[in-house]
Order: sequence, then structure tokens, then C-alpha cells
Amino acid sequence: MAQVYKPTILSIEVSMLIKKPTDIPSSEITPESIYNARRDFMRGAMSVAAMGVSASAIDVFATPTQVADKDLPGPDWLKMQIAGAIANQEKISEPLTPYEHVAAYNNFYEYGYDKTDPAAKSHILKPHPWTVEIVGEVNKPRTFGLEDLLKGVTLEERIYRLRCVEAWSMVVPWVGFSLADLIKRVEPTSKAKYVAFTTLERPSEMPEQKSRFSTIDWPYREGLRMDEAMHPLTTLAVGLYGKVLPNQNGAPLRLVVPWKYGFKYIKSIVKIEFTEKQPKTTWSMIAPDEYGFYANVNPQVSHPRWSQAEERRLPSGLLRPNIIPTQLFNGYAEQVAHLYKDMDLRKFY
Ligand SMILES: Nc1nc2c(c(=O)[nH]1)N[C@H]1C(S)=C(S)[C@@H](COP(=O)(O)O)O[C@H]1N2
Ligand SMILES: [Mo]
Repeated sequence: MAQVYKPTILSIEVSMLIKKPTDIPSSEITPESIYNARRDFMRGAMSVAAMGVSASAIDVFATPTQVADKDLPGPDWLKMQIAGAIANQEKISEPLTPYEHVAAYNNFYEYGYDKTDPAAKSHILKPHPWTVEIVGEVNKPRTFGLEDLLKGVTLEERIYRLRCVEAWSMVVPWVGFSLADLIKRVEPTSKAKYVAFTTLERPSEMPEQKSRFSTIDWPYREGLRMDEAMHPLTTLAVGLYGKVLPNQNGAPLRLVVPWKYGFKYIKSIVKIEFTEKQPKTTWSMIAPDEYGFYANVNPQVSHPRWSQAEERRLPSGLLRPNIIPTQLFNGYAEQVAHLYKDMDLRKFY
């Protein structure tokens, strides 16, 4: 049963960086077509909530979800492999966030700090050809071309919630596969306790990497504990909505860890290193008191500057904010809580 929930209004847009209060979230300005679609969507969502029924009444889950009118650049073999993705068994009863929002409201600081910067500027990124270097504590270190990395891999559509630490969220139909499948191919040694990921560093295609005022020590870095990396929910995504990843969403290959805050979902990965020690991660380097290594979604552990109890599920307008309660481990507690059973989640945030 869905709980009766009284929406409140988030009066400010929280930011991982401390933003000027004059910043108007330009993402709130949308074409009329999107606005109308959003209204229909909101009506549907609201009537379901009003009926108090479990949201399984709206079954948006189908065979791989496609946006028909998107012809994104990319090699034919990849487009064909993505189009052939099979639907993952994992069902989700919440409506998908429309493509127009998933591909227009982004965090990708290599392209700027506003939500619309990545979509406006990331066309200069060249995701093909692409290589991913796998090094460190593995028996079979290897540099894969994207094609070799995906050879023989069965891609799946995986519909997961994405919860940003800034308290907005989406439901995204990713196309990808379990990171575990790739890890097995390189045979980690017994010393491999963590996996470290690195984003491309190419200032000519990532303008913020040239900025002298950047708060970020490039390249963007993330990491997981080995058991987290091996968990079947942990996904390497190469597409969304049945198409290749738009550049702004981290083409050609990005991480998806649905029970963690979005900043763990590192984009445009070029290096994966297996380590004995916990690796440094970008946001915990910038503000260790605000962003931890674990970053598990947890409504009870507040960010120092805002609550994490609720989230703004996109699409959501300023006048009609779609506020919903945040779930422990973003709703994936049944699958992942055991990974943390002896840990104090307040200490290891
Ligand atoms: N390289 C890189 N990866 C990144 C980021 C970034 O700035 N640079 N932002 C992160 C944050 S804070 C979030 S919420 C998600 C957003 O993913 P999306 O734009 O596909 O929704 O990407 C994550 N991955
Ligand atoms: Mo985020």
C-alpha cells in the first residue's frame, strides 16, 4: 500500500556546490509541449496517489523502452547491440522520467555547473573510438576498446531510480550490464578490495578542465568496495531509452549504482583500477564532511546543508513540485542492506 503522503514545497534548489541564491533553475523553464506532457503525467501520478493504491496499477514496464525520434551519433554495431537489449526482470511500478528530462537536466561538471550546461556543451565530446584501461590488482590487466569490452555481452534494459544528493530524482531505463561480468573477465587478485574509476581527462573536449577556478581536481574519480562492485545491481550503462547514451549522460560508458547517490555514477569512464586501499573520490576530496565514500541513499542521514528525507521526482515544476519520501537505499534495501549490516551508516555516509 502506498502511504498517504502530504507534499511540501522545497523552496530552494539545493546544490552540491554552494550556489548564488539568484540562480534561477533554468531547468524549470520548459517548452509548452513538455509542460503539457508533464501535466498529464502529474494527473496520472496524483490520481494513483489519491486512490491510495499500490502504484503497480500503472505498469510502465514494457519491452525495452525506446524513443523513436532520436538519432544519436555512434557506431552501427553499438546501436544494434543496444536495440537488441533484453528487458531485465526487475520491475518498477513508478512512471519513467521522460527522455526530455533525463537528457536535459544533468550534472556533468566537466561542462559547467548549471543543469542545462551538459546538454548544451557536451556535443564536443568524442565518445568513439574509446578505450578503457583495466589495471591494478588483477591477473589479466587489459586495455579494452569499447567494442571488445562489449563483445559477447548481453545488454539489458534496467529501470532504476536515480537519487541525486541534491534531493532530486528520476526513474531511468538504462541499457547496460552488470559490472561483475566485466570484473570476472580480468580476474581480480585476493588483494583487490576496492575498485577505482576515472573519467576521461581531455580539456579540449571538456572545457571546465581548463578552468583555473575549478573546485574539482580533474579527472573526476569514484570508487566502490569490491562487494558493492560485484553486486548484480551495479551496472555499466551504455544507453538509455533504447539509444546510445547522450554525451551529457556520460557517453559511451558510465556507472549506475542505484542504491547510492548520483555522484557515484561516474561518467565517460576510461580507467578501472583494482586497489587494496580505499581510493580517493572526487566529492569526498572537495568536501569530506558533506560527501562520503559510501554515499548510500538514506533519508535519516541529513546532508549538513539540507534534509535527505524527501526528494523532488522529475518531472516537477516550481508550481507543482512532485515531492515524495526518500527510501532507505533508494528502495533497494532488500537487495543491498546486508552489505552494510555491521556498519554505522551515520559514520560511513
Ligand atoms: N565525470 C562526471 N561524472 C558524474 C558527474 C560529474 O560531474 N562528472 N556528476 C555526478 C552527479 S552529481 C550525478 S547526480 C549524476 C547525474 O547523472 P545524469 O546527468 O545522467 O542524470 O552523474 C554523476 N557523474
Ligand atoms: Mo548528484
